[in-house]
Amino acid sequence: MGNDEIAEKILTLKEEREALILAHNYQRPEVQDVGDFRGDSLGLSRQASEIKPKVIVFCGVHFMAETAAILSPGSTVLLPDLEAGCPMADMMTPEDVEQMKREHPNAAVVTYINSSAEVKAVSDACCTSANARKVIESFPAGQEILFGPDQYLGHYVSTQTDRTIHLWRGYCPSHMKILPEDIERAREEHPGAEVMVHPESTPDVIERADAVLGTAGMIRRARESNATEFIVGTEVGMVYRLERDVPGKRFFPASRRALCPNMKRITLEKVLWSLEELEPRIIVDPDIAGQAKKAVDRMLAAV
Ligand code: CIZ
Ligand code: SF4
Repeated sequence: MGNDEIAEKILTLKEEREALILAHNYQRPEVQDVGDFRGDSLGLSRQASEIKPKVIVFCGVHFMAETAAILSPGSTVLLPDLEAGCPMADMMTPEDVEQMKREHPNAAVVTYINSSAEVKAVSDACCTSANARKVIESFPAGQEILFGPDQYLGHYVSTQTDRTIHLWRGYCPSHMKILPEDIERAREEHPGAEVMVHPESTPDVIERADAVLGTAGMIRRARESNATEFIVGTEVGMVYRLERDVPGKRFFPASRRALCPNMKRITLEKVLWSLEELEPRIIVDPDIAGQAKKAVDRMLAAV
């Protein structure tokens, strides 16, 4: 079966199942194209929670489907490949958080949305890359902050605020593949292009960028900027998302090596099987979900 045929079957079955297909910005192009919505993990989960569909097919990685399940307790949430995890999220466990809390007993715990439901449940607040600073500054001045899993997002935010932030040591292996020399080479090849990089990038990449943005911010920036060419310093799937939604402008990946194999595990075939079988389901323990939701709500109240 070709992609068009599979996509048609998906769209028919989606109606029958009363399902909503969410496609993260890093998904394969053909998967983005069958999505009802494309976006970042929080935006997608929030859209689904407003629509309240019977079934949510989350084309992304495990923590994203968990976030959707936490925000949409009445929907069946499917992740077309259970092996699609996030190595960064796996780098911080609830035990790691407890250990950090023992070392800094007066600190509040702020965790990046790229974390498991169990880690969110032991956190005071969650954040995304776009709202991390606001969430951190919603705590009283002088309040120390424990931040994880991403040391680079945490470091970047620490340069934007006067708060004391203790960092966990996680990182994104895909963003790590973007090197400072990639940015320099891309600037030579595309003079005049604007350089946008994700704050999961290393400081030596961030310092060479024109703008440091999450994926939703990159789309906004590409639409609003006078520039017509952009170097995109994040997972390569984002280039298709930008080309699709910001026509007439040109986008070049900072590095083609910045590919997230977990994101690419989701294929059209797996989306179809998932809709046929209503599996694999993501079920978050209700106690954990309740605790994790408090951390998500605290973020939403801060932004
Ligand atoms: O939260 C997300 O969706 C991620 C991991 C990327 C981004 O910046 O949108
Ligand atoms: Fe995790 Fe990085 Fe993949 Fe995002 S791109 S899902 S942070 S490993």
